[in-house]
Amino acid sequence: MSASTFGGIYPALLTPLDSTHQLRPEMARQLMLHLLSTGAHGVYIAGSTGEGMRLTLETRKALVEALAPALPEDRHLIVHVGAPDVQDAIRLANHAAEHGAHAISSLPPVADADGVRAYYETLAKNSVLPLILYYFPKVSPDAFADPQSLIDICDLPNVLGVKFTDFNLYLMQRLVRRGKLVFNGYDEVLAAGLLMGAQGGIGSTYNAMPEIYLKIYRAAERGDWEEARQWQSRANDVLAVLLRYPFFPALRTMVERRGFDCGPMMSGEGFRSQAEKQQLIAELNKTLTDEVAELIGWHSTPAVR
Ligand code: MN9
Repeated sequence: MSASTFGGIYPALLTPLDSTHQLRPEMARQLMLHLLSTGAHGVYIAGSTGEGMRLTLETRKALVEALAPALPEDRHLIVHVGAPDVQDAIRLANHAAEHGAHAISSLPPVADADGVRAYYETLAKNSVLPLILYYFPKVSPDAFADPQSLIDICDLPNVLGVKFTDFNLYLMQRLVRRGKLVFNGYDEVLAAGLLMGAQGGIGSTYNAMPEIYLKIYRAAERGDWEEARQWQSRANDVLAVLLRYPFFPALRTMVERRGFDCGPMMSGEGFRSQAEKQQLIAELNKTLTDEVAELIGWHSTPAVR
């Protein structure tokens, strides 16, 4: 797979769990197929949004086995395999390859610059699938303290590109300039990331409103930056509300509203009260214009799942 074949909009898939934190494979499949039916180009699974690093290796493998067989031919599956022990990451990478995934990705380990480079070098060398680095300074502030180290690691063999979750779009553009596949990681700036040359986006709120991010992506493809800017503004009106609440419980509430109950989080994160959840829904009802509410199926009665 080359950089050019990987572009597009990739929801960072939520991982549906039951009350005992066991994977709900059928719900995961239905959520993926729903998102792909809106036009998403693929899914990115078991990353930050999917809480992959909190799941057991067995559950992470079960997630791949639940989704890969249901993936349409023309879509891509990117599997986050990051793990403290690079040998576990390699095991997950080989499993992903055996089950038809198209690429792997990994957050950096908690290590100094040499340790980070060694981790990625070992993983890339031992993975059949191409590797997409996961640059996320908010969760791994020390991993690439010197941005040049990120650029250098991108030049390693079998490193396809970067999932770039930062607001430093100058650094993002430097990676694009070197011909690397770059996915915009902060949903708040997808339009700007595409303008800087990112070939697509991976994001958590793409689970709830993929239609909006596809509007941005398609407008950018046409070079209609005013249209892209307007849809980005609509997305950010929703993000501004979500970010005032416990973010992932708020996101899960939006996804639940579309008929996909993803259950509890491994982190235990939740609303402070039922009233807070109701307040979120009331705020979203006020914030969503009729056009956006219609587009993202906010008022439609979800199919029973
Ligand atoms: O967490 C990103 N998520 C992923 C950072 O990379 C999976 C974004 O999608 C944020 O969740 C989003 C809200 O800040 O931009």
